[in-house]
Amino acid sequence: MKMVLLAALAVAPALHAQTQWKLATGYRVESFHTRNIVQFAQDVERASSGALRIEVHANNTLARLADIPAAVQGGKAQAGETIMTSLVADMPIAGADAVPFVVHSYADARRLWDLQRPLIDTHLAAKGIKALYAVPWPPQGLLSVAPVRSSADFKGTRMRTYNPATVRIAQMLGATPVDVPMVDVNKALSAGKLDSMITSALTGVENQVWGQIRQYYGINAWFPKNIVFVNQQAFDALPASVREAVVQAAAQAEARGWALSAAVAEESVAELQRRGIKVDRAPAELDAELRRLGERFSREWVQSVGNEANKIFIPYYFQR
Ligand code: PCA
Repeated sequence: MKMVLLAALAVAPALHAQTQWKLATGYRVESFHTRNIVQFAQDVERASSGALRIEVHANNTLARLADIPAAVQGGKAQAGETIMTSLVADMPIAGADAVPFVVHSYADARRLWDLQRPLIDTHLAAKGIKALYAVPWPPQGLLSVAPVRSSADFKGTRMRTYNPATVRIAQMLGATPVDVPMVDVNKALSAGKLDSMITSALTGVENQVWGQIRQYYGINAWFPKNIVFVNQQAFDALPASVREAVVQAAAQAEARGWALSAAVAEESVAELQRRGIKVDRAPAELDAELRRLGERFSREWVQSVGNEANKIFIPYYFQR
């Protein structure tokens, strides 16, 4: 008996050979996306009995948000998170996330993701990357320093952007797009560099925008998703049981993340209001103009993306 135990102990280190992964994200440690990732990492470590440790590098420290897919592809990080719309240069279909006024609820966002995922999986696979899970940001609203009544109020103003879709929208409104990473929004606002932005109320809260922003219009324009992914070779190098632990923890992280997102969506609008920001619907004229802008955006988008756009939008609209 004693002999058997000793033998078991002797092989134990080999069975528990520890793999370390670095996971890079461009968002802050306190962000709900990052907290969810940290929980995912802990779940993986526990489920794999310590065989896989995932070290989370937040806040653009290991790689900048937009460079994270390349960092994971190149092996600088084994895993990473970015906002899906930052992938559009190589995979236009990732932009389905930010076509205005297509997704009106978390349930819609879920349907969109279910349709989009197989395409994203295929594109990422071609880069040697495996998608693990995606979680949406709360709905995108319009935050503004001054009240706005119609699109004319945007002419010549500076609108903060974070992806190609927000750049195009700023252009359509006649505003100057100003690219500012999420973590620098407070600084840019305090420096007087921005007049408005389309983002979530949550991002407004995290950046304590109430010093400058006076208005929040709940236009519910889209629900962009963050996607967490891993280098396929790093994944394939894991023992089967650990791979299984990663996939299971990812499914749990996806479910938990969607619930967290919906919860913080409501809380953060209330918090903006408590901080003195006027929370409103878009005024009628602006609302109508934004709808037209959304339709034009959709047409341009479907034309530029081609067949893959139809693969998503036809079932999205016609097969409920
Ligand atoms: N916040 C991020 C992306 C979407 C959101 O709600 C940002 O503003 O950059």
